[in-house]
Amino acid sequence: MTAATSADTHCPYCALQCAMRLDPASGAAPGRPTEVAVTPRDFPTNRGGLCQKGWTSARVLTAPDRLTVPLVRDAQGELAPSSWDEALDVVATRLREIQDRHGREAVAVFGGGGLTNEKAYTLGKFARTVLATPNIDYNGRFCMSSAAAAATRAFGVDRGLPFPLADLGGADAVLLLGSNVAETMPPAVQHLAGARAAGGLVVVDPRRSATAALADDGQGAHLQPVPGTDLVVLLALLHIVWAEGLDDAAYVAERTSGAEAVRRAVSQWWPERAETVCGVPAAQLRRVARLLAAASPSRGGRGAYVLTGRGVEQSTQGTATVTAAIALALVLGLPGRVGSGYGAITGQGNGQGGREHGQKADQLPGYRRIDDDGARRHVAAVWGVAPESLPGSGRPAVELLHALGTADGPRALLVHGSNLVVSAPNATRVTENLRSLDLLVVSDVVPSETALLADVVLPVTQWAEEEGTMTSLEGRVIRRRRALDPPGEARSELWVLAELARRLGSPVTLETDPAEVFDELARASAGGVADYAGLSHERLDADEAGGGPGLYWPVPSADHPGTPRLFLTGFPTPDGRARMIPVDHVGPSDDVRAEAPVHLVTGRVLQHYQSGAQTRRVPELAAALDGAYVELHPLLADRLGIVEGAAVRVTSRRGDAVAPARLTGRIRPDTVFMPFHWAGEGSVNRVTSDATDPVSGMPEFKVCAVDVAPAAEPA
Ligand SMILES: Nc1nc2c(c(=O)[nH]1)N[C@H]1C(S)=C(S)[C@@H](COP(=O)(O)OP(=O)(O)OC[C@H]3O[C@@H](n4cnc5c(=O)[nH]c(N)nc54)[C@H](O)[C@@H]3O)O[C@H]1N2
Ligand SMILES: Nc1nc2c(c(=O)[nH]1)N[C@H]1C(S)=C(S)[C@@H](COP(=O)(O)OP(=O)(O)OC[C@H]3O[C@@H](n4cnc5c(=O)[nH]c(N)nc54)[C@H](O)[C@@H]3O)O[C@H]1N2
Ligand code: SF4
Ligand SMILES: [Mo]
Repeated sequence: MTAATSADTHCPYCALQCAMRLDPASGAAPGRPTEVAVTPRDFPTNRGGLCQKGWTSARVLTAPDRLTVPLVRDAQGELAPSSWDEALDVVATRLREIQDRHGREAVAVFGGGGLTNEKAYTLGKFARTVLATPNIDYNGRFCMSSAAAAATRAFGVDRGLPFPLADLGGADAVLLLGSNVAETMPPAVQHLAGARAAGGLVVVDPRRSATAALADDGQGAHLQPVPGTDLVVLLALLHIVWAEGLDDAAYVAERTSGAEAVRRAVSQWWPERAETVCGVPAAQLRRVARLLAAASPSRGGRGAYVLTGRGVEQSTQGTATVTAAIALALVLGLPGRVGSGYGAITGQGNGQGGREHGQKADQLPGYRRIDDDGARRHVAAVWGVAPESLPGSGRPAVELLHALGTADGPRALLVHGSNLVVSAPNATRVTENLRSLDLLVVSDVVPSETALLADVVLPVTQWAEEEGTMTSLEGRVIRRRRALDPPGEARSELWVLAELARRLGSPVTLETDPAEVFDELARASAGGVADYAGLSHERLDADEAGGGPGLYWPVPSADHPGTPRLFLTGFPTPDGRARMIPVDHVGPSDDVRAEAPVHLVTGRVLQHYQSGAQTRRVPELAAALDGAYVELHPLLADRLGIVEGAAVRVTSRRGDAVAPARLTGRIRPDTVFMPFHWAGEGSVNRVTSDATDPVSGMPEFKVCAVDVAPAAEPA
């Protein structure tokens, strides 16, 4: 099929999944336009808005170095063009050799939260059946794992926002911990307008980010804690709510369990003591607790929300911090009430669906646990294999990356949708491990830094060249639609995986038509936590064409209307109550000390996405910002003899990065910030810590201890 046709679809990047229309202009080759016009569409999350990345997203389709043919490393060590047959034969032959020699587990798979549901599902099925390896995990481990672990533990289910995003608009207060939506999801800021106008927007961030600036210009508040001490802020807020009798005692008694143990645990975190650890003034903590309580339904307010982002989750105490955030929401009586609640703001385009359909080490489709016998039987029946043939739980991402190439670790890795060389914590170590593999196969749309290390690079289709579904940050399942043909020989991953399966003598059939894959996914998810049984591409299309409300999972049957709001009648835990769990502050694993006296925090900028593989190839975005920088306070700069624009070296136990200084009073004087979107000497993940959260396996991207000094050579 040759297609170059207008299509209603959604942005390729973040989980907001802003709606857009693509209009390919006629181009040189049939089906391959040289220009694709992007126009925003009205949709409840973006309401006709797009950020600069969305507006310019079509540029990646025509990137000059777009991958268009398979590449196989030749005898000279160069990546050379090959046919698909040759490339797939090489991969299949070497995978079989490695598994014959070292066992099934010697092959590992690394997926991504940007893949469609159909691709993520097929990748998980491919790993568990064709490769029969337990070793599959994905970059969502770096992203949503702490929020997911805490929500599952507390509520029995993890759907980032268990309510439509637009519900935020009616609330009097929103507490936003470690999230910079004004740069990471700009069109979402409109949903904070109500809380902002009511003086109830509270942002917790060691930097006065663009989002924090929205909060502190009115009656709201910007809390600027010592990096890595958010848990103390939350424990103090819990303390104050109980101490001042601001809790919703009836809700707590009726709908939660475990409150008494939490109340006892937070008794030691009176605000003056908390202030000595987190640096947030006790008076400010009291004001915020009162503001949240006043907005809560039990006290007649219009509603309140507690929301977390990566700033508090990407920590060795990320799960504990989210657990405390949920406890705060529960004590105030928010979850399960219309117009109030707790939510985690999912990051990647399909970060939500990507964690539901089986590319996570411990999960099968439908958000089922791989160690649950009933789940194994159900999924095995859909796949037509014996339940015993399915492997068990594999290693979480950081552990998996650390094991690569070691004596008992995987010898081969297939990467689908992640640029680990730039985005993994302690990336130098990860890169060395990737180099030590017997076989690295990377499927990508562009020659990412990780693809350039590979033995075989497979060119795959992207976003506007494929059909499929994505599940947005609110659990809404939406359609991705094809507007144009893939360039050259690029093929869908569904086809790539099916071809590899055939060559490897697969025990199962892998479908290649996205609508059919989705139907199978729906059957595999039936009865699971994330139940898509009542959905199909056809139903999603009809719902959208009819101006429907959108379909939020669970959708257990074809006549089920979907579930925009969870928990209205109870929590899917064994006793129907939300669990409160006591947690305590430990502090970052790599904390400041004499040789490393400054906190390094990391994050994002408006114009670039993740490892930058896509946005660095967009001329407008590269022109806006073409490299990393070190943000630091003038007081710190002055003490260190650093001036605006001078090269700064940031050094940790793991390594160093060099980038130009940006002086700003918006950051704490004991802290520096670097964005992570670039490779090379400005790559902050050469410096970040790969210590992980004991519950979720989340690496501590956000906080580590560094020494900061002027760099001798220019940055
Ligand atoms: N422009 C852009 N948008 C994106 C993305 C992108 O790469 N670029 N990626 C998408 C993805 S996958 C994700 S996960 C989301 C992430 O979205 P966010 O969570 O909003 O983004 P980050 O910039 O990683 O982190 C948010 C804030 O955490 C703060 N922070 C750092 N350390 C701490 C701390 O110890 N405590 C607190 N309270 N805050 C801290 C940082 O200063 C930063 O302002 O964005 C999505 N949207
Ligand atoms: N220091 C620091 N590091 C971080 C973070 C941080 O806050 N600080 N955040 C972490 C977080 S939250 C995340 S989500 C990760 C993200 O970091 P990565 O996992 O590296 O994510 P991307 O850069 O989005 O990489 C996606 C790759 O897949 C390619 N691609 C796009 N579409 C497709 C497709 O359909 N199929 C295939 N096979 N490839 C495709 C893109 O070209 C790109 O090379 O980074 C993490 N790293
Ligand atoms: S906010 Fe996210 S989904 Fe919307 S246009 Fe920007 S990158 Fe795309
Ligand atoms: Mo993310």
